[in-house]
Amino acid sequence: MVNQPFPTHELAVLRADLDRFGYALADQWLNASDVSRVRDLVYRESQKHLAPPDRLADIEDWVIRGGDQWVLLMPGESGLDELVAHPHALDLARHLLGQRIHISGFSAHVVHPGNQIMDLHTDQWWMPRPVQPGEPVLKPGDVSRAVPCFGQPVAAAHAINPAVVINVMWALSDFTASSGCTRLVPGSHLSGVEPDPSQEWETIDAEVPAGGAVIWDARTWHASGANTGNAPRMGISATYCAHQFRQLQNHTAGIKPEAHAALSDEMRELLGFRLFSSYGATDSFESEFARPSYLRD
Ligand SMILES: O=C(O)CCC(=O)C(=O)O
Repeated sequence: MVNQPFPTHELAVLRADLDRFGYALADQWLNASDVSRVRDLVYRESQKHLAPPDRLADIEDWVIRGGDQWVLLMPGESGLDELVAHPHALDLARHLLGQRIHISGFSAHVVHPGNQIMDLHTDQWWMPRPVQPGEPVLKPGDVSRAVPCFGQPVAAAHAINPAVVINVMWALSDFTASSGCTRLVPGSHLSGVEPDPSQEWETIDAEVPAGGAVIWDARTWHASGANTGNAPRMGISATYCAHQFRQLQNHTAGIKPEAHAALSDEMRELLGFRLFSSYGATDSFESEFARPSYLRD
């Protein structure tokens, strides 16, 4: 029996791999001409913020950290809605999270040659932790990266949280072990704990060709790898969260009026404008969608 996912375009296999391994590999969601158009766009954006190549690995900020560069994209404005609202991506997101979801983050991730290796992590480390009655509680308002919950990447014997976030990482260049592809620990999504970065963990390289995608349950231990080649590894990360959670990027505050006016109802919901049982209201608890300040009566 196979013990890791392999690239496929079969949605049923992708869903099953996500459930079983905590991640799945899609092989050809974008054709070659779309890949090259999107990659050119990301490349141009990434060049605007680039530091000298000999210093990339030393830089410690959120735009370029140790050679990992993040370029924030705005759904509805970036010209890349075909990716963030791609039917297969939304299908897998809803398979894992349920019907009502928001786009949490949307950004290009460029892994430059000679980058510092990223620590393994999960993408929902901030979830309140399940406890047995009488057990000490880490109060939700006290959760921070400084209070980790380390353990082994094996299925827990006690209750764990469900996935509330999913990441769809579009490969715009070939993702290979030497280009710094995503590395993951199969099955770690069922552990309910985080990886201790001071320890070595066995990972699988998620190798997919340009035009494919690596899709992971936010509980799965993962990180990008070391780019030992001579060209940047280019990806776009689209993350989705269930509708009661805070989004990584504040699309509702950031989107420009003209882009907001052109959004379909589906995109307005995905961006977080749709109220969830009154939550997210601006001027009325009754309205279906929140109105930005410039549209309020
Ligand atoms: O770019 C990658 O391969 C992994 C990125 C990552 O770790 C993340 O988005 O949380």
